[in-house]
Amino acid sequence: MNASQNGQDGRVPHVGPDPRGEPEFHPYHHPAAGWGAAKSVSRFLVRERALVDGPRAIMRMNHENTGFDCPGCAWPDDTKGLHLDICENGIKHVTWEMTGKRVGREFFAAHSVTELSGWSDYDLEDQGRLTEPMAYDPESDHYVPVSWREAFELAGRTLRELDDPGQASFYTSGRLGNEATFLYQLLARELGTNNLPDCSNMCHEASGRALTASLGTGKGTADLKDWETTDALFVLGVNAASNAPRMLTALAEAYHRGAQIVHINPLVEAAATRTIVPHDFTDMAVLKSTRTSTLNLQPRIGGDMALLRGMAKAILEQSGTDPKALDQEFIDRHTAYFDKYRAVCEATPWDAIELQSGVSRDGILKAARVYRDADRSIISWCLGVSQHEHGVDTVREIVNLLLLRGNLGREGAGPSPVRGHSNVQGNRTCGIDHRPDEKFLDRLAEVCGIDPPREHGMDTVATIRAMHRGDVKVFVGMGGNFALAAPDTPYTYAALRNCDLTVQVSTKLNRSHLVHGRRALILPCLGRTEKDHQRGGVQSTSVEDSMSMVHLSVGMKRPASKHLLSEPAVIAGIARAALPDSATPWEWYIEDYDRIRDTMARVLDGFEDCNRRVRLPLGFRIKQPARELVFLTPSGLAEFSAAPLPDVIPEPGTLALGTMRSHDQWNTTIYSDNDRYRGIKNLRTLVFMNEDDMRERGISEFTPVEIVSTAKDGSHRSLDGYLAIPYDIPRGCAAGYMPEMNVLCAIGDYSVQSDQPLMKHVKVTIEPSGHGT
Ligand SMILES: Nc1nc2c(c(=O)[nH]1)N[C@H]1C(S)=C(S)[C@@H](COP(=O)(O)OP(=O)(O)OC[C@H]3O[C@@H](n4cnc5c(=O)[nH]c(N)nc54)[C@H](O)[C@@H]3O)O[C@H]1N2
Ligand SMILES: Nc1nc2c(c(=O)[nH]1)N[C@H]1C(S)=C(S)[C@@H](COP(=O)(O)OP(=O)(O)OC[C@H]3O[C@@H](n4cnc5c(=O)[nH]c(N)nc54)[C@H](O)[C@@H]3O)O[C@H]1N2
Ligand SMILES: [Mo]
Repeated sequence: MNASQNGQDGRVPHVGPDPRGEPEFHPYHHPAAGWGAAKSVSRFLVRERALVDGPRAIMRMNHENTGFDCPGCAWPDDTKGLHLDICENGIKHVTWEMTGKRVGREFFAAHSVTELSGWSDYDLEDQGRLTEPMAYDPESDHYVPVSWREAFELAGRTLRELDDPGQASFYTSGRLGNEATFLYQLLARELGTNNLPDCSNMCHEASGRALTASLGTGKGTADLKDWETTDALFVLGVNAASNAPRMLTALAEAYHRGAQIVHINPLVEAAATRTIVPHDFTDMAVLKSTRTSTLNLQPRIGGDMALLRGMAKAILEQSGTDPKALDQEFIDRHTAYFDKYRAVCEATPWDAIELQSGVSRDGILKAARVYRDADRSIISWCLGVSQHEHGVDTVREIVNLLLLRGNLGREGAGPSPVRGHSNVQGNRTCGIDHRPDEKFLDRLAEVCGIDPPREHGMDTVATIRAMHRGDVKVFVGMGGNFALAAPDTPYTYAALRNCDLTVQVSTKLNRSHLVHGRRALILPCLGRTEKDHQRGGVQSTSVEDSMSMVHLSVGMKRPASKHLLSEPAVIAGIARAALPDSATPWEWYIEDYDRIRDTMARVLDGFEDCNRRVRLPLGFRIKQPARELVFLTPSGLAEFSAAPLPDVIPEPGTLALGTMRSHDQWNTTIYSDNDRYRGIKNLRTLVFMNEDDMRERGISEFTPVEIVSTAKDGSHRSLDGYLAIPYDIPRGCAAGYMPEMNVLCAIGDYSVQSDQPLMKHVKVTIEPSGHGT
């Protein structure tokens, strides 16, 4: 493997482990979770040398304020204090952080950055935990040890010397705790910029904007209790068995209760059939599986809005003869623009709905019937809905449908987005927002005595473009792996390399340390599982889950190295160096995080009295005005939208390609080359295709293919040598894995509604490799 093969020159990046065996594909017919998951976990504990600490830590995970919050997904903790509220992927995630392996100064002395650039991403992370601050030395092309003081001074000086604070950009990956988050945005705003891009810009930005426009709140309103009492669950574009495995428990319980569960996804994922409830040992022992679905519909990629519109149209048509089809009283009292919405539904013909959704009228009517017959419905969604050109319109259509039957502000009902990173929702609540509202800035100014900038800052895509142009010169990555997670890999690499300074605050070595600016720092920090000792004693941090519950997380493990600092301490160190005259008591805050929380309580809506409330057994729930039928919208009501249906049909000869995760990865972290529930072994460089689309192109199983994308501006990008896998996916659709496929996503191809890169809808042609030559 040499550097040029690894995406350095825009060639195919090698992300997964080196192939350990022949690629295999055997369609999966077993329930999700169960012993396959248990086996996979034990293999992983052995590999990470965490056999003793791993299981002990796992028993402390997601416990009422006495343990740490799983650093994995944002699914809420069990409200009944379930003793083993954990999942296969959560365990892998925790073990990944607790690995016994270390990357010390000897490692960096032995390997130059050019050499490391040729390694796979799997191998980089597999080296273990970072142990001390390192700075890039251009003379030797090695990272060399520096003291924390020197590191802060370099970062501080470079920030101080910028012509304009807008030349710096501060990225967050969604697992940063609330206290660090608050300090981080304070640092950026005290410096004078709102350049606060985050992973949300690639994830649920569309959901936040849509819910704000419709309901005046950027979050879902349903919580776990609602999931426990609902009559019908609609799950759109979520691969729950891999990405939110604890949702399997909720689905299985709902099925047992007799609730209807409708999955809407071009792929029938493992969670859309059966599961063995992960923590239920009797189920595990007798291999008793529970169904997790009563209906599966497979729309084309991007077809959800048409499908939802069809359901709404069916309900409206039925209301002519069935007075209970609509909740007219709710519509009259709590909503605005219903007539406009009714008109647009009436004006959208059924054949357009069938064509654009890729689902027959009959299938849509089945879903509509489930919806009509349920007193209480929840609609849940994830990236299959949000990462599209029309993501905002589609989420607003979800709300439209809910409003028709008054599925809001009462038990068992409401919108329920599944968030990604464990604290991505908390990041936004605590001020990571490149478009902050005036009210928040006023409070921040008043309480913190700073003069925050009022003009909007840059998000992820805008930051990349500005780095490319040379307008952003300092990039700070607070966690995450920006180089790989962002779209248009070669373009993003060039952008990062064009910076004067890149600073990565990380736990493990990753690509973003090797694709760096002229000067670069790696600042290693404590993970969530580790004890955070400060002058005021052991500190805890708070996090917010997908359902707005805020609770404490307390690390319990000895830190991976004695040189690690906590994330709040790293931020305070940079802040003091960059703002030597700052009146903010950075050092005082770090002594005791209760002090940070006291300030947050005064600035953030919903955080009043948070030091006390966060210590309650399950923490506290941030009040959702929409849940109480209070709508902070211009009309003061829940607003129907009436967007026209988008045209999502691929042009002749082209396919719509969605990029997604395998079972054995966490975003850019790859655990193995397997994707168990999709029947894949030893292979990541693949593309799932419909068999008829394959036949038409002379492609059979495992045929190497070239995938060429065409951007909105007409430019092309390609990946070659990917193996085709025949899969149950609608015609005209294809799918493969992120982050490799970011090579195909053009930097200019983002939604005009959400500014999100179009990661679930890339226009491609697929031909056998060598076809064109
Ligand atoms: N183990 C593990 N857990 C994770 C993550 C991880 O990488 N690994 N990542 C975390 C993060 S940050 C996030 S945001 C979430 C992501 O969780 P998901 O949203 O489940 O992530 P993806 O793998 O991108 O899968 C998207 C799903 O959408 C479907 N899909 C694609 N296009 C469409 C479409 O047009 N319509 C519909 N209805 N469905 C479509 C795909 O078939 C797939 O099932 O998971 C979080 N949890
Ligand atoms: N094509 C395509 N691209 C996508 C997506 C897609 O569906 N398709 N999904 C997008 C989505 S939803 C997201 S959220 C982004 C994810 O983007 P990111 O959040 O930027 O990426 P991750 O892979 O989650 O980051 C992993 C790194 O985080 C660091 N890390 C782990 N734990 C900690 C910690 O406790 N503290 C600190 N400081 N660092 C830590 C480690 O060094 C690790 O290498 O990717 C996006 N990119
Ligand atoms: Mo995400």
